[in-house]
Amino acid sequence: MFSKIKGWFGKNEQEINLLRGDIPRHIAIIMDGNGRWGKKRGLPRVAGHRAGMRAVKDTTIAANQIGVKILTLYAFSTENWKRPKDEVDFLMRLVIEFIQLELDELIENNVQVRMMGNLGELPSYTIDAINKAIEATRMNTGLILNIALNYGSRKEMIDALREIATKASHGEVDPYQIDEEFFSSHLLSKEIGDPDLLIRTSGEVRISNFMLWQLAYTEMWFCDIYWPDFTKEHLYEAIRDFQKRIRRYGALK
Ligand code: V07
Repeated sequence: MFSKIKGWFGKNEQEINLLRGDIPRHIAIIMDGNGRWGKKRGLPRVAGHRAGMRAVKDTTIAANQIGVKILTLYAFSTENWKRPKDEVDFLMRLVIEFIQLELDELIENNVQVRMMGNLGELPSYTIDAINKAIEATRMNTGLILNIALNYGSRKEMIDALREIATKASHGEVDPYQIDEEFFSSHLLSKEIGDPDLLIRTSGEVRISNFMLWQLAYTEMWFCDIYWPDFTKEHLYEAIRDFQKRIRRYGALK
């Protein structure tokens, strides 16, 4: 009982109402519409990317406050390398900027930063900043902020398959031992598990090579808001809809 009261401390009515229902353990977000947000204002695409950092910070803090355990954000896909070099360079520097600006506040909020994706292909200055954020938050016990950077789901699954096939060829794995749990344990998400809720902003209704295996049973929530305009109110709305669906589903069972 005490933990419930402690959990309600400093929260508004809307937040308390959300806490009456199930809070998704793991939320994943495809942060789309940054370039279009800039264009709409007559600004370059990268102005939208920079503005999107505000939404990253606010969403992280809000999710942490209501007890979400894991927030996975799709920040840069393996396909994003095809964008103009200037934009890619900007995004790689934006990582550093975000960490410089926000690392202290993430630490104050007990957030733990993790990365999901192929970091080896990133510029060394980006890798250094990321490692600094991971290292500085390693012992934190609050929300896990899992940044999908240079991530692609098909590549993730091919890499897992290759690792398993290699083990099998060395006689370390019996092919009949390979089941869903075994396969999952070779994916980049092995420690964080599957998302309960996927949010995609900006009106696109696609998965775009994001956590294809992990989204098998995930509730999906789409909105027309451009990512830089996304606020914690939108996050709460997505969670309220999630709770309604879960209740209906629960009534059927
Ligand atoms: C990126 C800002 C948000 C909109 C989407 C694309 C641009 C935050 C990070 C970040 C956060 C923590 C961390 C490393 C990076 C980030 C990229 C792009 C590549 F440890 N925002 N943001 N990374 N954008």
